[in-house]
Amino acid sequence: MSGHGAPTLSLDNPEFAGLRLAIVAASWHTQIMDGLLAGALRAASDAGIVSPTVVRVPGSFELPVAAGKLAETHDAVVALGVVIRGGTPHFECVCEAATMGLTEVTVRTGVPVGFGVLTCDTEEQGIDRAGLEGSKEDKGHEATSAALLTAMTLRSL
Ligand code: DLZ
Repeated sequence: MSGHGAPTLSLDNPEFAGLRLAIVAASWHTQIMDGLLAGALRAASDAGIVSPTVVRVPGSFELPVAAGKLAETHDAVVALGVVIRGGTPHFECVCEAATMGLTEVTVRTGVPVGFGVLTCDTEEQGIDRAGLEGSKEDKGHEATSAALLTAMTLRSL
């Protein structure tokens, strides 16, 4: 199971409400993406963030360029996407481009980018991680919480 060992991330601090959060979400695999986006918005709400910026891009390949632009004006960015091996002939290319691109953005800008890109063998695995009814994990919420907590940590350094 992919989430084994994950920490509990608490957003129970009124200071989170002052962070400028952007969510960038790809559009492939609608049902899973809807779950990830709902989880990200729930995390924003849990943190007291009323109006996060939400931007949609076509696919996971486009996440880094949008995340880079959003990092210019936000304290934390979360990137959401779904890539499924069975449905994607160039699975490795899209996964690597998204992963390396988002890593480059966060390191270059110093703005935390939550990694909410699911890379799955099957659609069922994605559904299980998407925070939908019956899912075992809620990766949209988790990635957003991680970005916000990291932004708060950076403020204190
Ligand atoms: C082309 C493509 C394929 C085959 N599969 C996926 C996928 O499973 N998940 C995803 O987010 N995007 C996919 N894409 C689209 C690419 O990310 C990108 O949008 C296009 O190659 C256009 O640049």
